[in-house]
Amino acid sequence: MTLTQVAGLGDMRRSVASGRAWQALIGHHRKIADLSLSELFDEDPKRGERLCAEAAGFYLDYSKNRITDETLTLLTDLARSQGLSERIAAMFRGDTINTTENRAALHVALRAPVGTHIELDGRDVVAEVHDMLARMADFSEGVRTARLRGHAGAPLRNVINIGIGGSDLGPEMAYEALRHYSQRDMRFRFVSNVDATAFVEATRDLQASETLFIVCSKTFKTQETLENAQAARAWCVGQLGDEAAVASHFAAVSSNVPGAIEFGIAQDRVFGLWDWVGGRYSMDSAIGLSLMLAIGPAQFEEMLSGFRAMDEHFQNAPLPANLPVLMGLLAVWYADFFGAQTHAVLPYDQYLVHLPAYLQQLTMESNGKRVTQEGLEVDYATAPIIWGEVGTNGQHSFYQLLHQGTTLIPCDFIGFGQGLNPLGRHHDILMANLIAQTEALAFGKTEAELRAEGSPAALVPHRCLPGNRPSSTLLAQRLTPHTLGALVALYEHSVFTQGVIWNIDSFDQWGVETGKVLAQRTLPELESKPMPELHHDSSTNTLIRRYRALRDGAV
Ligand code: G6Q
Repeated sequence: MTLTQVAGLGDMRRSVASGRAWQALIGHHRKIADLSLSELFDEDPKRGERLCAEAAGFYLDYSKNRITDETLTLLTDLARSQGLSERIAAMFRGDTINTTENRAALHVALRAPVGTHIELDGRDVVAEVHDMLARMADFSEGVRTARLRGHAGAPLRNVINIGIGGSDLGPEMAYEALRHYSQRDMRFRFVSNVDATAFVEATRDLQASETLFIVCSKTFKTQETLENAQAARAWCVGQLGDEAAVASHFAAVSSNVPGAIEFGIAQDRVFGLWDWVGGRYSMDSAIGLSLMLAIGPAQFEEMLSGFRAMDEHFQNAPLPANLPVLMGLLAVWYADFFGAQTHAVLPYDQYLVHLPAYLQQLTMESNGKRVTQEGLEVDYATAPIIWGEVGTNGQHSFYQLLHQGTTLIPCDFIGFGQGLNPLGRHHDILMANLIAQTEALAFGKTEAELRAEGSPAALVPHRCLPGNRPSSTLLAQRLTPHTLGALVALYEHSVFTQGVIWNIDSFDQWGVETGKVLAQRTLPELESKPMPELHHDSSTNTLIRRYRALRDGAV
């Protein structure tokens, strides 16, 4: 079955950019591109109360975006013309929406409630998910309560997650985000890079007798992860003096169960994954085992309930009131009609320090594509570059460019009504900064204001902030497991919405393969003695020679 048949769409071989809805947006953009946010707010004093939406504990203020009511109508027309509602239904049904890898992208099943019926290849997917969650809960409780102990009988107080990409960024981001709720007599670390420093620094102050390694690799074939897992095994066996120790100090999360068992991990400590979970969509699967060890099964379930609440909203809310749809359409609006090449994510919460890195992978690996589902080169921009930093740190570094630079950078601000660590005036100060930044970006500081304030004439152009810099603000009461789940699902579905508009496969990642293959070819050229004949370009050949010389102390 082709995608077109699955989703019941029209002829998707025609570029979305040549369609009526897109063309209408081009005309509309021409009309409103010069309108300022100041004018839009003056015209409609209730704009800030009107252009907002709520779901799953989040309040979204999108009034400080360069849009009118007509923009929203035209963007939702575009979504309809691309069959967004049908594609959402197809994803939740488990259709083969990841066409280039010929599989479903069914991460929504990871948080579906018991009793939901999703069948894939004759198997009850939701029942399998809940069986796995029960196994994870039993294991996590065992370690947390010290029922399960190390080889020499010591409680396992250190957990080191070994994985990379989707098997690292989600668990690390979520652990840090929910650290407040974690078991504080346990330590959690994440080793991803194949740079030995990562492993050595993560283990240098730990005792192997108290350390549990979780090797997370969907394929169990990833070079970096296997190299780090081997180092972990050697470190563990070296300290404990017994190969048999591996059984009590290692667990694995993988869809390649035989690979994990062959590595020496006991079968009952291998937690499975399904091919319909993509790495960057897997933090709420067994890939989140380290998180469950940190916060316990009940709070992990709370997080799943947050994902679920946003899933239900995404499935059921009308497009114009649908948070992920609105955010996805705004991303398309800026990328394709204003030519914005980057998008900043600015969480005003220290616990969300790794959220920008997590969203970089989610967005850029999903939608950094240059051909349509049918393999035709796109004639429009796809994913913007995602970047960001926690507030207020960013304000003292790159916000200068946000306010006065020459590029337009739409921003997402994320904040909470209550901080998790009340301390003096900190939280009000933090949030005053968030709110003030959205105001300064939108309305700037005019030359007239500066003159009225008595600014020296020569400094007026330097001090002037043009404003009209768009932002959206997300607020929730507290950062809890539930709100984290809802926040991640919000971005997952926003990314999906963008992918549907751009008619790309958001669930494959062919672009990262070539580099991996070339590294496999280069490694023997670095290691073998004598140096083999090199057949790369002159730059690559010279770099290989120079590296060998530097390594061997020959220069
Ligand atoms: C994510 C990608 C990628 C993947 C890593 C690790 O969507 O597929 O980041 O997660 O390459 O792969 P393994 O889990 O198979 O080791």
